[in-house]
Amino acid sequence: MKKHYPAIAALLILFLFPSPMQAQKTLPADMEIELHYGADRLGKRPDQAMQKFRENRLGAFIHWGLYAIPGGEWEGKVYNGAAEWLKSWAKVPADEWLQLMQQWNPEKFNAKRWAQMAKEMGVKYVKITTKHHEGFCLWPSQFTKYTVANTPYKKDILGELVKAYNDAGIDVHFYFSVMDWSHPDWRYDLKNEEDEKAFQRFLTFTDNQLKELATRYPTVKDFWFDGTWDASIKKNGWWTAHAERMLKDLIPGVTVNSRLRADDYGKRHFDSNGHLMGDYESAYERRLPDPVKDLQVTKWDWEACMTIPENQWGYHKDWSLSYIKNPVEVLERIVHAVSMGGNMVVNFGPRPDGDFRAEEKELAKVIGKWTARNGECIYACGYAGWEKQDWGYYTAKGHHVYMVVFNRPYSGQLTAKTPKGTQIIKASLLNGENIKVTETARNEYNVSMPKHEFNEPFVIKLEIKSSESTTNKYREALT
Ligand code: H76
Repeated sequence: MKKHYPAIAALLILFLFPSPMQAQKTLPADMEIELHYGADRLGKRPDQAMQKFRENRLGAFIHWGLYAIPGGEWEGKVYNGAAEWLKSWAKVPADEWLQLMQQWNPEKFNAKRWAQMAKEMGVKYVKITTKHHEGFCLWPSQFTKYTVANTPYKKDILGELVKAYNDAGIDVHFYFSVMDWSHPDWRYDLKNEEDEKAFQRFLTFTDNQLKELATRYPTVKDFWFDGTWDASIKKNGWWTAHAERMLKDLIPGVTVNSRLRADDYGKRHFDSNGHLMGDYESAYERRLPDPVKDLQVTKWDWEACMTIPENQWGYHKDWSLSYIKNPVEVLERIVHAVSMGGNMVVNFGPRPDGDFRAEEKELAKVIGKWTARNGECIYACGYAGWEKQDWGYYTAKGHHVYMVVFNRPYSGQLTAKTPKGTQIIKASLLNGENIKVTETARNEYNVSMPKHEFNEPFVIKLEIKSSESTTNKYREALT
């Protein structure tokens, strides 16, 4: 048995000294416990590859696997749970599920067209499901028979996508589910020696697949792990640290999400000392960080991901079963994420024939039209540190702060409050048109609404200046 006393002591300390403003509690340095598989770095990674990851800001997710074929329906019954989990909802045995491989023949698949669509949408990277929980591989893996190579289609889908996206200047990230329903050695928990042995074999198999992916597709920029929440993984925190290291040794600069990681005590994402493991926090799935509780998000990198319906990642044939977000709602989440210093990834679930559903094509097009005109407030932008206002979101880059307006005020005036020592010296639309700014109080401004009506969210670009010089024009209230 491992000793858990240090972890218990740490928990007690956290209990005795709660700090409600912080999502993650860190201990004073001299109270930290020793970990072999905890965070290997504090704070953000400063290197160029991480910088690129961060500056990309907007990505697309692709969930594509055998689950696209039934599209949420099994033996005449339509399940409204996530389509890529259908095997689980309908309790389909693995061998029966994997028979779907015989129907995998996406005749309309055209990697170049997919890359064109991503480019037009304005995404700078695409995260592709190399293997989801079902175990079916989009590349011809040597380590399992459940791959594209053994389908009527035969061809290496992943290889074609990597090339097409890269040719279009788009980074490719690999989604990889560690949990694998097709593998006899996968375990949810380890209850006896037999389980332990099977699971060690499973981890070796997983290492082999990861090495295979890293060597076959060396331009991959990121591994995004999923299916890592079970007790079996938590009891093998060493392996998660090892997998991260192994990939980083194989691909210089590669980034890895926090979801992979568990420490010596099975603590996930953040280690027992409260430090983020991996390169960026990846728990923001179908939600954004709480701007108050998770205020520390500006201290580490993070990436959120979202679905267009409520919770469908893989192709589901009936989208009428849940609410479908409109393009402005999607845009708002993208800008909101950037305004809090994070990335946003919008999910697509291609059809079994290799084409995208009409709603997704339309959404990509609308977002693309907007990013083509307004992308300046997204790419390479981050948290401005200004008090949020009701009209929308601030993003910042260098000496510029962008006001991204989602709600029009009846007053015709947009309020802006600057931090102490910061002045607004100029405001304009992205097309250069000047916008009137009036100082209304100390560090408070009215930014006038543009003269012509916009029928979509619009951006006002502010030029700012740091100045400590104070005017005696305003008096503080005596209270
Ligand atoms: C639960 C779960 C998985 N994580 C999301 C990113 C989807 O892949 C979903 O199936």
